[in-house]
Amino acid sequence: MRIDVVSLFPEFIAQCAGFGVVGRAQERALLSLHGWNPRDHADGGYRRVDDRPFGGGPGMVMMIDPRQACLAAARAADPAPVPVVYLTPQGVPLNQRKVRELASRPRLLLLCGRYEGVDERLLAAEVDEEISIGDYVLSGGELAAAVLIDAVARLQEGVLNDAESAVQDSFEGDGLLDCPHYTHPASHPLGEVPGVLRSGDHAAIARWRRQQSLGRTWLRRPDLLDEAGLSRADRALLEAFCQQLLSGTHEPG
Ligand code: 9WO
Repeated sequence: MRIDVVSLFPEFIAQCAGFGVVGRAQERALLSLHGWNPRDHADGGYRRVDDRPFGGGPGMVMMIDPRQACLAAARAADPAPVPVVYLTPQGVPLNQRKVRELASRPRLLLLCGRYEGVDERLLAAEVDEEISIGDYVLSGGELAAAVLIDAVARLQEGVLNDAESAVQDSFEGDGLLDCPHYTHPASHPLGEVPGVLRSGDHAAIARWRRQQSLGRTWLRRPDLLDEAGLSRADRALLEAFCQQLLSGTHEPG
């Protein structure tokens, strides 16, 4: 996958994407990242990329022309058609389903704003999708772009190793929250590891984990359950989870 990023701080994105799983994706040539700086497409000695807002008020607005030139250059760098994504709190909230959809494309072109935003005419003419990573304001779109890049990079075929992929298959696919995890020692002043995980009964362990995922999702993010499409077996597991909670006989964790 090829991802182009239009940003006043392209080095920031390169830094963020240089480590861990995303860094590995680049080393394996499963992901190529390219930064484009509007400053390089700005005219005049001052290389101006922003100006005061019409109508008055504080702050600056990013001008059309340097951004448009940047987008054109990025588009022309590869023949595959590319959707332009603007990272903004006004966008559609990002979720794992959207991440999977974006990850399946050959290219993405991410547009990062700074200051008070980008001239609305550029957004109207050039942007295909506006995406938000959450209901808060950052000082620019770069961190949001880095989040999106991380999420789509790890889904590229061959990026995760087998162990990582197995975790992904069992939890990520169905929109439920993750179950609790434990490691050695089995006994610790902070508590015991649930017995089922030490039983060696793989079917019982899978059932317990599924039940914990369902129960946590129900307790913490019931909105996700509506979309999860639970099976009859899932409903029975969740029912039992609720019963255990009410009777106070559930295991710690
Ligand atoms: C700044 C500002 C200052 C005074 C009054 C209103 C204001 N709005 C903004 C603002 O939204 N600035 C944005 C900074 C302009 C576009 C890029 N910026 C940004 C993107 N901040 N946060 C995001 C973002 C992107 C995706 N998901 C969550 C947040």
